[in-house]
Amino acid sequence: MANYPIPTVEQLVDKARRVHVETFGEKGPTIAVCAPGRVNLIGEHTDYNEGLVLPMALPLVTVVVGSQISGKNVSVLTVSEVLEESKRVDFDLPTSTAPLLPGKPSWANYVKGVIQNYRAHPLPGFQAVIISSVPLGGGLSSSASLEVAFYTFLQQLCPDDLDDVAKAMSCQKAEHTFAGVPCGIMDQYVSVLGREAHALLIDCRSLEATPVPLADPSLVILITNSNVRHSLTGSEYSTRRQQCEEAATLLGKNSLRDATLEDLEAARGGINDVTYRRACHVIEEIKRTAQATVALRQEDYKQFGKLMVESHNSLRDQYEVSCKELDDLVNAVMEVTGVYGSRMTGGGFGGCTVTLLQADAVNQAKQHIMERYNGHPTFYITTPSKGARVLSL
Ligand code: GAF
Repeated sequence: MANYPIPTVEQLVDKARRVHVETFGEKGPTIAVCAPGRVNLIGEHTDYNEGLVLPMALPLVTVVVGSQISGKNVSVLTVSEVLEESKRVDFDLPTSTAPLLPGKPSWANYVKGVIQNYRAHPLPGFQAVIISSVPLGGGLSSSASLEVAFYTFLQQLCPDDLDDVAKAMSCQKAEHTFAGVPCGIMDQYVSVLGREAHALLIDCRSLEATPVPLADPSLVILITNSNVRHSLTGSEYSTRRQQCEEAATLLGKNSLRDATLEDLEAARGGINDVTYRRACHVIEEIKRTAQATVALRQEDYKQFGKLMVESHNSLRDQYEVSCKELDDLVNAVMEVTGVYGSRMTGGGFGGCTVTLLQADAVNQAKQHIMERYNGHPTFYITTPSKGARVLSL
């Protein structure tokens, strides 16, 4: 079965260290850091509406190893899977008259964006190697894990005085300005602040997070990668964000976090059907996330699973960010006894589903998906993991 063996952080560091020595010489790296990808359990497309989200950090991580050099030059090599052929970039650190700008290869924009937004000075030149076990384009935040890992690497070269939330915001800004994706704060936040054995309930308005225990050995969180990615992703994300802002303005609210279904009904005559349905998803999803958090605390997995399926249906019908492959995966796994709930996770239009199920139902669930899904899924059995950290070499 297409079970993805998650490499350990030590294995990733070893490989990155070897590549560093081969590429940059014998001295080898002196710094190693990592930052995780994430899976969102519920609360989808609510972060940029100042709503609630409930993600957890994954054991899938991006590792950066590197060393300081004299001068102002930066060399970065990636051994991760990337879309372009070019796996190495060399450039000078930015100055006030010569800032870094986004360009090609696109994977390097995340690195450049983080450097350009980094506020502590003076940054020395460095040579670094990146390696990641977070699948690219799988909706598990490969880009946020790269940004946060790189930021953590820069902190070792030249410490800053930002707190963890400001660090997440700086990485989010890098994504806005260098990758052109107007994302919310969820991915970077949980990549910085994720907690072992806990999901994080993040209030995207106050930017405060509450850890929610999630370490029941009778329970499994199964991620299934559809291994499809539809090209709509980027443009549709921005459109959804605009539609939400438009809905909030029509309702006279600062954000949809402040709106209720009653507000929406009262304004129905003045809102077009698409905007109405987008707002409906967000308002209900924020409520579902609060309810799901209560259910998780009470270990009421049946209720949690029910809310996951409602979330998926709403993302499919109201928010229209699912796709046939994700719907097929959810429908297939929900036929298996012992499965509590399943839904698409992340931005949508491909990527992964997340399923909550009894530990003894996992093999049956994977088998059933393999029989029913008309594609090549990959499975990850995951546990909530730590956020960004410095590693020993
Ligand atoms: C992407 C974004 F980066 C997040 O901020 C979030 O909006 C998510 O899609 C949808 O919930 O991962």
